[in-house]
Amino acid sequence: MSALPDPEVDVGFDLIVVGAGFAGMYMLHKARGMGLRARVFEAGDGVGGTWYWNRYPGARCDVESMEYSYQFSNDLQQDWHWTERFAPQPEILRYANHVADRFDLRADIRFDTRVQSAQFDEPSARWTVRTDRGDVVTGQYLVMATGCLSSTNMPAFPGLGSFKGQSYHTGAWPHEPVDFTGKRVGVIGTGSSAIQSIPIIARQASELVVFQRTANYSVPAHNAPLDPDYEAEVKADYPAFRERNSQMMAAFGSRLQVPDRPALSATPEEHRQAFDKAWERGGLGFQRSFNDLMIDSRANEIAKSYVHERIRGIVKDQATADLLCPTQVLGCKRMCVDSGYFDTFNLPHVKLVDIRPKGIEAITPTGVRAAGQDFELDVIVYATGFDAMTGSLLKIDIRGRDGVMLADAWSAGPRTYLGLNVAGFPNLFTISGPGSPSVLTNMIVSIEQHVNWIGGCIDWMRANRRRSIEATPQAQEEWVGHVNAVASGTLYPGCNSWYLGANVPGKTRVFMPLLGFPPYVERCNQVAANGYEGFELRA
Ligand code: NA7
Repeated sequence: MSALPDPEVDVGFDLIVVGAGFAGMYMLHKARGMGLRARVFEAGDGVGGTWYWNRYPGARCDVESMEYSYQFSNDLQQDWHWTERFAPQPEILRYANHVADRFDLRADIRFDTRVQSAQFDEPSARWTVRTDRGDVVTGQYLVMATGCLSSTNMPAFPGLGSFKGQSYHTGAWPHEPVDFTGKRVGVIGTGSSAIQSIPIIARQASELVVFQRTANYSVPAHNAPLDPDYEAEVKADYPAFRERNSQMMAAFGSRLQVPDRPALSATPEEHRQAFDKAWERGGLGFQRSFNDLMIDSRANEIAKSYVHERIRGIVKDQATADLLCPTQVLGCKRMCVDSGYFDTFNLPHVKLVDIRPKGIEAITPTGVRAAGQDFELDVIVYATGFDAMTGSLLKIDIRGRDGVMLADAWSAGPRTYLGLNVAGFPNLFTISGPGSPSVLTNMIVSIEQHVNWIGGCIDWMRANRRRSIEATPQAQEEWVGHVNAVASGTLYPGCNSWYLGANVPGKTRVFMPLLGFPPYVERCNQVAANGYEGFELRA
């Protein structure tokens, strides 16, 4: 690896971007195309964001590969070839690197550099950004492209750190493959990262103990090599395919032709047919089998019972099967997409431990104490998730107008206007910020929509000779109310999910993402068309 460059002192940037995942990379490309001078800071030594950090075995996107990619360059989307229906992490990381090379992005990214603080200076209307490597730079705009699932959640288990074996967090996995052969492995957590990695770890480990606090819903991926006919069909008219997806509530999955009807008006036979079809097809489309699953708890119960039946049909030991059947509302924690997760519990060396109600009692020098028992382990895998959506933003000392800290402005939970800006923080943009559809959509689509909107906004400001833009407190309050009202009309807020921040002790509970991509885009476009209504613009 080449030596790190000397710290930079530069007061001449138009734009400073934090993070070189898919959001930061496209923001940089966009800025360059607009003739802006941009600097990107990235904590990792490469691009890719979440796909750079989450290298755990089995890591894979739950949105299909033909959809989980950039659309800003038709040549790019035509040239790139995905090999599987759901792309695995190494391939997505190769794609991110390809984009960085193709558009020569690395020249403006400083890697291995973590932003520590960002301060708004009112007289100059500029942000000063400082990093852990001594860089001090200023820019008119600050774009936080820090990702929604980038700050790992490591619970403060008693004895954490005392363990003498190997420890890994799925969200900060080493670059070298980890060999579990012949090892006694414990996995803490049963979210998506655990559900993807457990079947693979089980193939190597001599013993695998899974510590479960909450059982999770998972549907099979039925992953397979990408069908060349399907690829050709999509590429024959990629823009139209993208357009159809942009009309979907979650900005993906338009090719799934599902009848738009409620479960409550269907017969048990029709339920079975629809769910069987969705289960056999695989993927997150299961949740769209009927249009009332996330609105009416009776409809949700029907889907829930079906999944229970499936789990009980796969897992031979009925006590284990019972434990694996989730009790919360289906879909209120993000559903998982797996390859052989439930089957793994039929293996004789795999054990499921219910850690309720006391949780993990301690990490000990030799393993894990839970459910009143000591488990001797060689490796502990923490699959305990993320401080989602706000974690990475709040780790940086961000100070807006009058030196107000973002952490203080958000002490009662995140508040934004459109998920793009925060009142009191002029010229700060949050890509896929709380209050925007973000994690409830195909992230790359949402990222591109945000970057395009920010680009359009900066263009407009230059053309109209404005130096600063900032949400009005009133527009922000109304927006926060809107996001809550939309969520409260559904079953989403009904369980302890990371959408609510409920997985992190002490985090204020606020339903952070906004449901519904198409109406959101319409609103963003309307705001722009009306001269950035809801924002205060200063000359
Ligand atoms: P998740 O989905 O947040 O899962 C984390 C898991 O870790 C979940 O089963 C948690 O149980 C468990 N957990 C968290 N804290 C604890 C403590 N203190 N004790 C025991 N168990 C704990 O994270 P993932 O990385 O799997 O997936 C995140 C997203 O990435 C996923 O939704 C996809 O969008 C991709 P809990 O449910 O809180 O009881």
